[in-house]
Amino acid sequence: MNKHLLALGGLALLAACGARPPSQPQWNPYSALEPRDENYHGGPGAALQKYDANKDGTLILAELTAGLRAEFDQYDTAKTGCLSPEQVAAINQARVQADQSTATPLQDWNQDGCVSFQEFATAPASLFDELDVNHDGKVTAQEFDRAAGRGGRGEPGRGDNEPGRGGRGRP
Ligand SMILES: [Ca+2]
Ligand SMILES: [Ca+2]
Repeated sequence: MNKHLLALGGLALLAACGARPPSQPQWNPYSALEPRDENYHGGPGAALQKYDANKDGTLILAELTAGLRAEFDQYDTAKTGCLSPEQVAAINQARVQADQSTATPLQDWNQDGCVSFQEFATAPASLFDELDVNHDGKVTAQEFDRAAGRGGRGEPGRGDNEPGRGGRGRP
């Protein structure tokens, strides 16, 4: 008898569970995204520092363009001026593996099945613009430091005076 009751109880429990399917989380475009660790691999500027070809600490636009061109040509083995969707997928996979949440995937912006050099360079070029705070066409060591949140070597707190930053906590 007790066994039967137990079994019944178990069934009732199962039924209760069955009546309430695990609630589906509401779809949210942001819920699946890990919060970006902006300082992963040294901050957002670190991705561009490798293009500082002469290693003087300052990245000029010409260095960035040359570096990106060389990279693009390396991928564009067929010399078509296009990266195919398969190549793009492979590059993006490698980028995600290397940089995790800070990876910048390649985008075929005009969806013509080809990532052109222009499309290849879009993200780094806009990052360059962002880092080049005084818009003189160079990202200096100070500007890299600022991007990394170091506020300038030996000048702690300098970065805090930057307009537009430090707005955390304000409505
Ligand atoms: Ca394209
Ligand atoms: Ca600058």
